Amino acid sequence: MLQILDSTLREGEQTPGVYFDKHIKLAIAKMLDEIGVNIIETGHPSVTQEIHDSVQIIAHEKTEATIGAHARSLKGDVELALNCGVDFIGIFYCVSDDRLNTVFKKELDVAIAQITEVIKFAKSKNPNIIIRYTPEDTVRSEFSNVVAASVAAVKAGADVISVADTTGYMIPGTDRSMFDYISKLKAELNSRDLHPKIAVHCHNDRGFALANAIDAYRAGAEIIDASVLGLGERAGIVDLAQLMVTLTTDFGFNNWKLDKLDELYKFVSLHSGVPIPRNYPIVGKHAFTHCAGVHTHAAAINPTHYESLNPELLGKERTFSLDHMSGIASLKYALSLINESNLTEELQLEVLNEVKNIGQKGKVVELTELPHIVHFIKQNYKHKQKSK
Ligand code: HCA
Ligand code: CU
Repeated sequence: MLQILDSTLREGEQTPGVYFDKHIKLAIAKMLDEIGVNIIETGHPSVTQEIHDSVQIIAHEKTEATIGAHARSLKGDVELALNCGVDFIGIFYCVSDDRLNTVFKKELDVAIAQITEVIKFAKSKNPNIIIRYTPEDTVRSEFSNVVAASVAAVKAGADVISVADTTGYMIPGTDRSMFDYISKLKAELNSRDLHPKIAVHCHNDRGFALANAIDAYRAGAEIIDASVLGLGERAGIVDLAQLMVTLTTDFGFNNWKLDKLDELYKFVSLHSGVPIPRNYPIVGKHAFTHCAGVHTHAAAINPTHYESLNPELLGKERTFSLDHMSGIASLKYALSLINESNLTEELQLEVLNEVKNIGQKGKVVELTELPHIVHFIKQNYKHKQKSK
């Protein structure tokens, strides 16, 4: 069974300049829980007292979701996380030769001993705690190191091994395919009769985060990390709404309340200060707006001519924008929305002309402005008739 892990409160807060107040973190966690996110990664308690306190508060809140915390492979970090009362701890430690030699200055076996000791420590303190071990920068590390560390971690009690594409390095369909990587790692573990859940954490540096995550799912990953607006280090990670919608429309899932996503995104955008681009999939202002005359004409007959996603899935409506690209079909549709369907053809053309003039200045005519244009054109027409 696939689970979605949301990391807006952990990875998302690693976006430069983003900080969520404690009560905002709690509110975001509640919204994620309501939408049906399976695991909520709430933060890294050893970073600040504030983060520690919010992790603790969220862990004690009644939620359907499993509540998780992040920790380095250190007993102190794990102890703090355990004391917060979380159900899940994600422990990370990079085992690439390069990182071991130049940063940690440790041999692989020493690093693995540290990782296993910390996992055993966590399990001894709380046998029910779910432990995820992430060999950070998994996909660029020596595969044999990743296998050795993962095997040892699972034997020490880790329930989940996460494959992290920490730098957004993978490209679908090439020799850097996430599908191939997950398949290979699973085969290695299964051949040793080890069957941890495989998670995947994809960064978006090349814009392939979602594609790689879907690849991982197709190869058998059971947990996918995401965040609201894809927030995270640098270009961030997989976008939560895009992931949920794709899994729903194309992979047969029906687990999440997609009509609550809009509200969550507006809330996170407001409190992170990260604007939602107008053309952003699913939640962008124009995600379901048709513009060019040819498009609106066909879409007004049957929306699927120019839509592969139905806005109703998100509790939204399609719109037709009115600007210099508009044709009579968009205008007629817009007129019907403001109860002006009876306008004569002559006046309709005059209104369309005015809309196009405004559009040429780089403006979109909103539905709230359209009645004023119609009113003006009607009055103008009357005057012209009188003076004839
Ligand atoms: C980090 C890096 C991380 C860890 C992922 C994980 C990554 O910020 O600590 O612990 O599963 O991208 O590798 O986010
Ligand atoms: Cu990350």
